[in-house]
Amino acid sequence: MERRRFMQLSALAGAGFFLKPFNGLAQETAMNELTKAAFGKDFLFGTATAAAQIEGAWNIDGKGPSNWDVFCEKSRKIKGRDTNKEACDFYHKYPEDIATMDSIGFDVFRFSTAWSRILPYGTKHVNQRGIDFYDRVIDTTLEKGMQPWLTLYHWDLPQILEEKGGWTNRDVVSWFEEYVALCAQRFGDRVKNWMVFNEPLAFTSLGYLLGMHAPGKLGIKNFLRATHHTTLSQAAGGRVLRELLPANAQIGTTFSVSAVEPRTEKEKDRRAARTLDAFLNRLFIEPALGMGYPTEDLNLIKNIHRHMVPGDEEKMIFDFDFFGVQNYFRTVAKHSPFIPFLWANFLKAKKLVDDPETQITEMGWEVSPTGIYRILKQFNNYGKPLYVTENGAAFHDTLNPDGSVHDPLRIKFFQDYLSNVLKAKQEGVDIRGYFLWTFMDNFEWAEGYEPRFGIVYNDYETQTRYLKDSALWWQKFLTEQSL
Ligand code: GCO
Repeated sequence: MERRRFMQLSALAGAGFFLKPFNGLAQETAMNELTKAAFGKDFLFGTATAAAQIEGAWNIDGKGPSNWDVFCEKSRKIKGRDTNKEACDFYHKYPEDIATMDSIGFDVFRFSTAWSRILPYGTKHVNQRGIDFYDRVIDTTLEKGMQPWLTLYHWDLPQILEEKGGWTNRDVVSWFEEYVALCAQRFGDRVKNWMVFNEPLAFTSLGYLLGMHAPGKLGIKNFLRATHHTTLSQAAGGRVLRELLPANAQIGTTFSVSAVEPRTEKEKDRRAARTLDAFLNRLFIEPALGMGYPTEDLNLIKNIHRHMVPGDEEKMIFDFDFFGVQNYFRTVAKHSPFIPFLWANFLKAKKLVDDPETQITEMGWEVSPTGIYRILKQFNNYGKPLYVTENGAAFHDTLNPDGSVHDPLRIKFFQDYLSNVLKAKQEGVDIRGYFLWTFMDNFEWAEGYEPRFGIVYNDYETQTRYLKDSALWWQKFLTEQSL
């Protein structure tokens, strides 16, 4: 519990508001102890995945090619020239994988559906075998007593739609509505929790501004168009779900988030921090809430209105039931005279590390457990229930001859981040669940297969899974055995 609130409570106790003698210190220790029970009985723990990262079976049973299938093949931008064609072969191994999730003790399995598996041509022609696959995944999850949480779009667009401009083409809004409606009609009888997008900033900026992800496009115009059409689709997708799903369905969407702080107290660094905060944290959530785009703090998007038509401000709004926040690291902002659009610069994690104890992950990200606490507090101000829909770390893992994988850094990562989630919750943040990233090592986009984020080790040669020590830690944590 936060020290100040604790002091206030102690003061109340002193004034006689508590009938029993108040053992403040003991209570403080108990509340801060990292146990499943400390989160409360309704708090959900889960594990998150994405179709393009785990399924493989890229051209099986009628699936059409996605922009990622093609990007892997053609772009030369994926480390090691890896492709996601086989990935973890979850398409065939899902019964074993879902059984393992259950045996670890998770309440929730968060996964995404691949648009091009369901609608190989993007629209119209429905691939029943694709629907059947997700029916099996959903039914297996439910049979195990877990809740399926479905993300409709985790970055894999049907290639045929990408060739028409993808997210830069305004028609994408109606293409997306058709896909969302189909999913709602086919899966809405069993799936209660829905997320429209996974991290819209990531696929619009990496895919259409910086060219690092599919479809590999560059330029501010592409980015502004993609951003606006994604914002319209975010709300449009929400409305389609609301219309078609049963009244008790929960409709959310997820964002990548990062606590931003200025490098120094100088005004120009503080301005850089405001800019980065608008870019990283506010760009997609605020239009949905009716606050419009954060153009005042983000010069980069000053021309976005050129891609808007009258009535769009209204169409960007949707009353989501919850927001998913996905956090890995904090961000330090420094004024940069060289980036005219942003006037701000991310500092490479390594440059931040004055303290030799600070961990840097295989992704080059700084481990910053207090960052998740700060960003949860910031997002709580938007007044909606929150779920951590992703949080985790890639560290170098070695598979031992006996099948064990010792990953103490990952265990420590989870303990420290979870403690900060708990602290935020105890201080009143409306946080209702935590889904770790990720169940098993998988295709990490442009980084290929090298970074391993899983709590389950995957041997890609044989597609054999091995529980890492972190999976065993989670199992104990979730079943309340002593750790
Ligand atoms: C993300 C993605 C995941 C990544 C993870 C690690 O939302 O960024 O959902 O697909 O694999 O974040 O980089």
